[in-house]
Amino acid sequence: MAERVALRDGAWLELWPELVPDHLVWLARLERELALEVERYRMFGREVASPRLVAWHGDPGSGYVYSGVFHEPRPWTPGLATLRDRVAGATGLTFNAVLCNLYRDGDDGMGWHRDAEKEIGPTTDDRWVASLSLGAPRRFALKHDGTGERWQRALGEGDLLVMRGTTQTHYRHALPKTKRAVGSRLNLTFRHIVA
Ligand SMILES: O=C(O)CCC(=O)C(=O)O
Repeated sequence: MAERVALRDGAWLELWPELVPDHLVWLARLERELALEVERYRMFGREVASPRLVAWHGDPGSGYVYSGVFHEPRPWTPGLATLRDRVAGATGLTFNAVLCNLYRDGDDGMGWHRDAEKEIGPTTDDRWVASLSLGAPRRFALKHDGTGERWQRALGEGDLLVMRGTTQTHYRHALPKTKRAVGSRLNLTFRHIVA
């Protein structure tokens, strides 16, 4: 492991900066390979469109509900399967699904949330979520529920961040929008879904 960051309450992070150095080649390839689309979901009784493009892929049976919508995964594409194996090889972890988010520019982002659906595992004490970022670096932030303490870092250009332990229980995370001119960034969060 390249770097370990201890957080509170049984949570920790693992980082592999630039795990995928040829990230721009991968970004172009996956933009062609994936059916990335705006997602529509209900928030406070209103239908809203996601400020990013989304695709969900994985093994059969690795679907689950998020943003109030059941997501049945599409099959692994060759490119996603190769990157999954690269991430699994570096981390020693296993993954059966991936959520892909394309942030086209600084107007795209993701608000504070946690990935703590009951299907995300393998256990509640260690829900591992491996986040691979291709393309332009963007600020990623984590906030502790009790203290409000933050950890943040620019992630892009092939960086891998793995959220481990109880990160999803005691912290929220976000990808804030930015007024800066930024290029597109594709984030892949590899997950271990328990049926
Ligand atoms: O794009 C990112 O770095 C964050 C993605 C994320 O929060 C998620 O998939 O749950």
